[in-house]
Amino acid sequence: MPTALRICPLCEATCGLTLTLDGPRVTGARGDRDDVFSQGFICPKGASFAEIDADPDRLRTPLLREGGALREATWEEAFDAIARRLPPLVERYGADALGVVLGNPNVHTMAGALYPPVLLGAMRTRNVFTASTVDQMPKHVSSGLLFGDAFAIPVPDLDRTAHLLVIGANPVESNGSLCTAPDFPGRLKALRKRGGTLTVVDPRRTRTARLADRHVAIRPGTDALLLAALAQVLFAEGLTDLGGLADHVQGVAEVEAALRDFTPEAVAGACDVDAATIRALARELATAPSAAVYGRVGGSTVAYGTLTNWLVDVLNILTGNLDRPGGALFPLSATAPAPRPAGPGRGFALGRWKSRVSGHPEAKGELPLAALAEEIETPGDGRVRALISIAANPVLSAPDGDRLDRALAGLDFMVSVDPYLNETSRHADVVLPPPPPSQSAHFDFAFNAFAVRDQVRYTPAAVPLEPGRMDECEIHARLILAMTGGHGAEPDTVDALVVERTLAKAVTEPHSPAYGRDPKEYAAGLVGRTGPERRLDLMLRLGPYDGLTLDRLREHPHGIDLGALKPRLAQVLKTRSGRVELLPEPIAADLPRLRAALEPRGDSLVLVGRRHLRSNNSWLHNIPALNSGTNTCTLQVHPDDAARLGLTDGAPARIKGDGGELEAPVEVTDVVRRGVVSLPHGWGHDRPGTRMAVAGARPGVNVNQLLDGSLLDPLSGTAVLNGFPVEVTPTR
Ligand SMILES: Nc1nc2c(c(=O)[nH]1)N[C@H]1C(S)=C(S)[C@@H](COP(=O)(O)OP(=O)(O)OC[C@H]3O[C@@H](n4cnc5c(=O)[nH]c(N)nc54)[C@H](O)[C@@H]3O)O[C@H]1N2
Ligand SMILES: Nc1nc2c(c(=O)[nH]1)N[C@H]1C(S)=C(S)[C@@H](COP(=O)(O)OP(=O)(O)OC[C@H]3O[C@@H](n4cnc5c(=O)[nH]c(N)nc54)[C@H](O)[C@@H]3O)O[C@H]1N2
Ligand code: SF4
Ligand SMILES: [Mo]
Repeated sequence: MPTALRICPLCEATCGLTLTLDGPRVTGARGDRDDVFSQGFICPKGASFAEIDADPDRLRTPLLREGGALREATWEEAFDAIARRLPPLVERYGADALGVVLGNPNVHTMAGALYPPVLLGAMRTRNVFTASTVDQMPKHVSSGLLFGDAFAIPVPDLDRTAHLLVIGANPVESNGSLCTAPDFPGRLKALRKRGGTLTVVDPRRTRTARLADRHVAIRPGTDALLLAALAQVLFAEGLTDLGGLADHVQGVAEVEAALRDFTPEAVAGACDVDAATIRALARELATAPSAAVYGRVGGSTVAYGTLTNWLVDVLNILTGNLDRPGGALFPLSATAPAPRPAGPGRGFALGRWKSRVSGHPEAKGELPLAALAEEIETPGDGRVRALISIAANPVLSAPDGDRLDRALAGLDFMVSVDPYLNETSRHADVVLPPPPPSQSAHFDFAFNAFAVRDQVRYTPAAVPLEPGRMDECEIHARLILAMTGGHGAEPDTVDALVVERTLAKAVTEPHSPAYGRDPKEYAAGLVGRTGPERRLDLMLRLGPYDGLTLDRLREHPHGIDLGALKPRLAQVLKTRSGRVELLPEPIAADLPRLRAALEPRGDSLVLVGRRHLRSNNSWLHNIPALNSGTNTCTLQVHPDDAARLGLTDGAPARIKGDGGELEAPVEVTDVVRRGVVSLPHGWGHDRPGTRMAVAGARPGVNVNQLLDGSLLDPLSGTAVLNGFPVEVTPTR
């Protein structure tokens, strides 16, 4: 049976898959044993690639609103409508009248990496919202402040570390995030096997926690206190040892002074972790031959998300584990620009502008997704009147979907680039559907920069585009042209312009491989059948690895291994001081808020989320093989809480939060700790006007309806999705 290789786009692990083909149809998927990185690993989602690819509910043609209803349309009609309707709105009401929402799958497509920056650069709107502010923005802000670069994110050296401390992540089910590692579970088992230790801090006894030497069932939302106490113990017991980092770090004494009050005894009550355990955690971290602290969603989408992410790296630094093998290192992606010489940079600015309605500071050029609805609803100059939504379903993924749902209905014009007609895209005036993944080429621009091993792989489209389909890169390019007066021009003109601009700059930079070259001649030497391929070729050539080109990647269909992560902090630092700035001013200014959290609080029930191995945020519930069995939208409740609240297993319960009320079946289980209930996200597929039959038949409820969008981590604008108070009562 013919086969083709395809890197899996369904999670951050980026496994290489071998697809079996029957003509233009994918019939199955297995792990590619020769893949240099994933070596044959596959999970149940990847194994469902064929079903995901062939889902009959995927849109086959663009949709266009006419007389209030969406009808199938040609690509020409769709782009004509955009070119006719959208630019005049921007002209009349200003750049900020256009909102742009970029969702998670943009980091899993070539189009999502290559074109949104061009679109945003041309449109110059401040109303940019992405999945980052319901996810990892605290990490970007912390890295920006510490290292001067929001994308300088150290990754735990999974395969070599002797001790891994995991804060609020469940990689055995999520397959890892901001730590790209195919077969994460296998790598954790290998850590234990070579005598290393694994500690997991999570209010739930997750499958990851079950692999650990030690599981600390912390009270949600209090990790910043726990980590501050770990740092305090390191200082108090003389356990800090920056090693080779010492020359590169400033502000150590200031951090010591700032964290002095956060003793184990002071935080124990709030965290519900006893002081002796906290001391033990600190000592284990300090005395391990090598160690890495790693935090993810449970340490990010919380009230002190930026402080938590900052403390993760403070601990890596104080123990000398940043930028050394076995610790936390900075990957070097093949498409990163060749590093400039070490030295001071421009630093990272936060809050350069504020959101119009609530005055939220921007972070990385973005405003909180939780504030999108109010920016659409609130009259006045700069109101969002039109929206481009690409690979996003914020009606389910962001707080208070009901409000956003109403707001989207009131827009003057909306475009969705999305394969499905779902809770968000149903509001669009034009829906532009990308082809199924088998028909797209793949390159991981984002995740190679967070991978536990430097490597590079490219898979061209596994099967040709079906007639009537348009490649997602072409969709994005045509959208940009329609918005910028180029409607009808060849999509490659967008790519040619980017190549021209990139080279114009590169040839003037002494550290660039293109330094001093003639840009036209250089551009003429690029290979690639399409605009995006030529851009990839250019990025590889301008990158840090000599001799890497698209042709070389094509000669190595299973990828090229570029080696274990190497120390490179000096290259990475872009702070104004040229050093790691350990206590940046915005962090210091946020610490009093954390100190206030030391005060005893009422023990109200709080809710946390969870991910199931066969889920993927809001969009895989339409695949029968994935929406079944234990992947259910139940409210997990500890037996003691169930008894106290009169809840019975299997019976429905009413859950009430600041943003609304839901009803979900109770699952009594001691997997969650006392005082904590858990409901997964991405469900709630019961709105009219969608076209997702399987999801609609087993809709679940939208946990984010419990939130009103007002709870944010103030430094990053990230929504608090974990550890918020709820009331739960039996449904009569
Ligand atoms: N309560 C709670 N809420 C959460 C979270 C949580 O843990 N708890 N997690 C948050 C996190 S980490 C994230 S990243 C967000 C995710 O939230 P979003 O960024 O909104 O992502 P999804 O919900 O996955 O929706 C993705 C959309 O992209 C479409 N899509 C799929 N493939 C493609 C493609 O190839 N091209 C295009 N153009 N579109 C495609 C899908 O049909 C769907 O409409 O949710 C957040 N929401
Ligand atoms: N199967 C599957 N895989 C996925 C996804 C998916 O939806 N399904 N989504 C993808 C995306 S977009 C992302 S960003 C990643 C996320 O990857 P992870 O961060 O590994 O995923 P989560 O399962 O959300 O893990 C968060 C953990 O934090 C715990 N937690 C909640 N609150 C707290 C707290 O206050 N403190 C601590 N210490 N822990 C807390 C939760 O119980 C949960 O176990 O997964 C990706 N992979
Ligand atoms: S772990 Fe992630 S990348 Fe690997 S097969 Fe599963 S979904 Fe795909
Ligand atoms: Mo995410």
